[in-house]
Amino acid sequence: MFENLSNRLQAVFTGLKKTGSIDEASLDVAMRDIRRALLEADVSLEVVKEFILEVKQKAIGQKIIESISPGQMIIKLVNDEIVNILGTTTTQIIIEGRKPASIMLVGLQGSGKTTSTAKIANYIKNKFNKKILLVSLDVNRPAAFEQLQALANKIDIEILPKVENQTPQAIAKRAITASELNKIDLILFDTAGRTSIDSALMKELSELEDIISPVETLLVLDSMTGQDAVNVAKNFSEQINLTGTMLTRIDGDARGGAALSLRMITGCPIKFIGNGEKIVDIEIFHPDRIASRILDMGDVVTLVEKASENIDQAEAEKMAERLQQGEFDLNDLLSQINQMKKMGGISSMLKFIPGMKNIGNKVNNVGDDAIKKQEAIILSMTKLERQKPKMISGSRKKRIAQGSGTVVSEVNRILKQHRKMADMMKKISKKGMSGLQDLGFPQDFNNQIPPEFLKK
Ligand SMILES: Nc1nc2c(ncn2[C@@H]2O[C@H](COP(=O)(O)OP(=O)(O)OP(=O)(O)O)[C@@H](O)[C@H]2O)c(=O)[nH]1
Ligand SMILES: [Mg+2]
Repeated sequence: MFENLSNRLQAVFTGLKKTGSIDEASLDVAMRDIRRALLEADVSLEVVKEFILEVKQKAIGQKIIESISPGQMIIKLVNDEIVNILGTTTTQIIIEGRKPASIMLVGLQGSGKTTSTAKIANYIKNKFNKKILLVSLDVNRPAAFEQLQALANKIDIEILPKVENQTPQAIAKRAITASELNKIDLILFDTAGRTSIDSALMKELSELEDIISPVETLLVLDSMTGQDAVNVAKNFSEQINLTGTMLTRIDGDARGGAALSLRMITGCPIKFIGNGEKIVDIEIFHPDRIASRILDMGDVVTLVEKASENIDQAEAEKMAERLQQGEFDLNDLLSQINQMKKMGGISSMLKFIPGMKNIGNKVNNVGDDAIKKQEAIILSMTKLERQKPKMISGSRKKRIAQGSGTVVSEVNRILKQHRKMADMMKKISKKGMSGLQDLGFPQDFNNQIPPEFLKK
């Protein structure tokens, strides 16, 4: 899986690693190659667009870190964005919440539902030691029940016996009653497929959804269907309450585009991948591991992470030192805003000041837009204005507002915010933590912090 994409990206990155500097033109060329590689891997156009936009924006806003090359930085950004579209964190299958809890597998004909039902059941049985019942709701295809039964025998899990001429709805109800009687923890429902999405299938599935109230409804998708997989996923997710996907046949899929598109298209995580015909050919989907399988640039990613951490740490410590002296000008506010963007808020900075660690936990990040606006305003000031905010007169405010695409009241707000923080810093630096007591800490301390910094 991912061989083609992986090779293509490696080629782009080998070029990037060599270049000492990257200007906008070479960034554009690199991004164009990455875009082509993603499209050729069958990643959906929608996802590719979003991907390129994100990486480009982040690349432009990136601070130069001397110990690493711009090429390495781009590799890191691409890696992060791949992890991001794959889903950032691993999402476990839900097996509790109701007794019995139910998992329903849906999907097109031949996508691998029946096989995946057995694979997941076997995985849950071994890992969580649950009493499981398998149920075939496929009354269309001849021998559908027998196929699931054979698998059930193989993994030594019970299957609901067949009753001729029952509708899927009736079977589902029978399964729930039987499970309640037999103290079953978890029911796995295998449903019938269709050659394409039709309204009869969707109607049947929604009725089953109502009867079963599953804790998980997993869409089983054949990754070999490429771009089509994305359309199928979109359709299902619009009509059924999907909670996750299982991507099958990735053992045969050299491109891997579906894996990259699925989460964004369905809005729900990929939970499993199927990588073979045997029962044990199932893997939990770990976005970070898959990303490193695609990029295979783990060394560069770690290097960049380390370098950025060091820079952040040094900067935060330098500022903490100034704060302890009671100095806090608009340049400090600006680097604080930058820190905030990267390090998770003012809290990250406060923790470097003795005794402030716990207070740091009370304050939160500002929204992205607010941060960008504040940054633009401060960047529109001259160096001297930033050092001596008192000199910012009415006409200067107007100029700053114009330069940052904001209005004077917004400039005023940030000046006021800075004044408040500077006062607070001064008090703390003079009196240490007792300065906080003077302020009536903790209630009053919170009042000193602009509301947008406070956790809701
Ligand atoms: N290589 C490979 N084959 C798979 C995988 N998952 C399922 N298959 C095979 O795909 C074929 C169809 O699988 P089924 O589980 O019967 O698919 P289904 O969705 O239940 O099919 P219908 O019930 O007809 O809709 C079988 O031959 C499986 O062995 C996988 O991850 N890798
Ligand atoms: Mg089947």
